[in-house]
This record gives sequence, structure tokens and C-alpha cells, in this order.
Amino acid sequence: MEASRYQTYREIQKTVPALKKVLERLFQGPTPLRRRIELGPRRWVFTGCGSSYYLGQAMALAMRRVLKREALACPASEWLLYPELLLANGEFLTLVGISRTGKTTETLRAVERAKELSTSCHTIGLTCSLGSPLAQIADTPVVLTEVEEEAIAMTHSFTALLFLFYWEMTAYAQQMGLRGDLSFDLLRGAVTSIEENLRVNEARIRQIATLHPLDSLIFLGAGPLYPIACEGALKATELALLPARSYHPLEFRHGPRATVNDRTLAFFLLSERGASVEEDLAWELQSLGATVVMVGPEVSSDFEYRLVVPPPPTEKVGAVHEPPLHDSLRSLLYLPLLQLFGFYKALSLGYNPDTPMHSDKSVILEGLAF
Ligand code: F1P
Repeated sequence: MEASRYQTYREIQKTVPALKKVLERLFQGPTPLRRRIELGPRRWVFTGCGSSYYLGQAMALAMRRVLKREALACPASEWLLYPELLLANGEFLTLVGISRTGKTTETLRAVERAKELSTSCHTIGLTCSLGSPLAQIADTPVVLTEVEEEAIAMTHSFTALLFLFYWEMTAYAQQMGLRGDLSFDLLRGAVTSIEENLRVNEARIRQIATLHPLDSLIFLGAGPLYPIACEGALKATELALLPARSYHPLEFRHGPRATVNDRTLAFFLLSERGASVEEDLAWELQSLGATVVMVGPEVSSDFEYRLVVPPPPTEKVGAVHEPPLHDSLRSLLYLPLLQLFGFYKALSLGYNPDTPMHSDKSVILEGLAF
């Protein structure tokens, strides 16, 4: 069946137009998020549920690496149940509640609870929905209506919100003379690369999704790519109803390897630092019967299934070497490919990705007890 008949597919294909809209918005001036990064205290907590939680993980890791701030991420429910694990009493912090729909009960309660716990806590509500409860209750709403989605599963808005965060963080890092692995040029280049990557890799992703009976799915990502591995696994679980698991790559040898067999499909999200040890692990899993999919800028042609993701084109005229593809950028480039896999895997198993089983666009809980 024609993929473009599905809303979920159309949302994934909107990634590049969405990033262009975010760029237009950023060219008009900084968002309130930049101001809060400039003003904000050293300690930040990012919270949300499902995809929005993984998005928070990606943001927290980037903030720690580039801005050297204390930044953590936790599911909204954990913040509600065990705030003391994240917050010393009365501490001054910024809490970022992330929710695409701005309606998820646990995330709303987490924002409210932050204010109850500490009067000096500033809350940011990052959402795509104007007028949503999150936009109303947060001290600083950051609303990106340009990337609002209709589909149940979150796809291009994840990439767009991460892109926005990277951009605003890069702007501040440059002001402060901090060296990160991103630049405005690279971020702009990523938009072109994503378009190309989706086009070049789509047929291969569709083919991998139809490999049967590969029904044990593993997503491996190190460092900044770990939240992306989690999101890849969540998308496959949500859309294709396959229990998928995510790990830091070398953790896989410490127990989970026992589950590998010829029904295992493992995605390796190759990292800048760990590519060679990740490749060793891939050979090992292959020798145990797994089918491996290598995702990265340089993948040995000895691997049958490769999703090659080249670095964005450099603007330097006459550059002999391609610039390395840094991990933050890998996150943006890999994500849409994993979303597309979840979509095609659902189709190959006969499921409608637009109506995933037991899933709603946001989880609204009546009478949440905390
Ligand atoms: C959060 C979320 C989604 C997930 C599912 C249920 O939504 O967990 O990530 O795909 O549809 O809700 P939101 O708070 O980001 O709107």
C-alpha cells in the first residue's frame, strides 16, 4: 500500500520542512528558551513522558557536554514520586517540562510540583500546542506551533524540538566562548543531509522492515546516541507492536547477549568515539545469528545492511577531507531513519501505524494521586 496514505509517514516526511520552519523562526530572533539558558541556574531537570522524556534525555546530555551545567532528565512520574533523588531541598533550578501535545497529565503535574517543592524553581514548558495546559502553567512557555503533528506517534516534532534546543544552546555557547560539537553551519547543513538521507535510505529501510521472522529488536547507542536508541525502540514498540530494547552498546555483552538468535535484528547507531568497538560487537552478534543494521557515516561494506549517513556538506571550498560527523548531529540525522523503520515494520506486519494499539496521542489520567 502507498506509504503516503498514512499520516505517520507524512509526518516523518515533514521533518525537513519542519526544520526549515524552525530556522525561519530562529532567524526572527531568539526564542524565550535562549533567554532562560542565558539566565538559568547551573542545575536543570528535563522531564516528560515517552518520546518527550527521551527528548529531554538528549537535551540534558547536550547541556552537560557543551554548557557544563548540571542537567538531568527523568520521566515525569519519577519526578513526582521521588523528587528528592533529583533535588536538594530548596535548590534553585530550572525544570523543563516537555510535551508535544502539552496535555499529558504527569508532565503537567511535574511542572506544578516543581513550584510546590521550591519557590525558586523556574519552569519552562516546551510544547507544540498553543493554548495547551502546559503552555499556560509554565513560567516560560516555549511553543513551536510550526511543528504540531496530527499523528498519534511523535516523529518530526521530536527532531525539530531537538534542533531548536541545539541551536539555542549553540548560540549561547558561542557567546560564552564554549566549544561544543555543533555550529550554526553544521545545523543548517543537517537539514540538507536529512533530506538526502531519507531519500537514499528509504528503500533499504523498507527492505529491512520486511525481513521475517526478525522479531526481536535491539537498538544500541552510546553517549548522546543512547536517547536516540531509546526512541528508536519506542517507535518500533508503539507502531509495530514489537517489544524492542535499547542499550548502551557494550552493556549488551553483560547479559542481554544471551537472548541473541537468528530472529534478532540489531541496529547499531555508530558513535563518533565508539565506532570501532561497536563494529566488533556487531560482528560478534552476527556470529551468534543476529542480523545487524549499521547506521553511520562510514560503514564497512562487509556489512550487508547499512544505512549510510554522510556528514553535512562543508561550506569550505576546496576542503579535501570531509569533516567528522559529531555525535549531536548524528542524533538528528539518525532519528528520522529509525522512525521510518518503525513505520515500515508496522506495515510489514499488517498493522496500521496511524492507529497503534492501546495508544493515545497523550495520556490523560483522571484523579492522579500525586
Ligand atoms: C507523550 C506520549 C507520547 C507517546 C504516546 C503517549 O506525549 O508518551 O510520547 O507517543 O502517544 O504520549 P506528549 O506529552 O509529548 O504529548
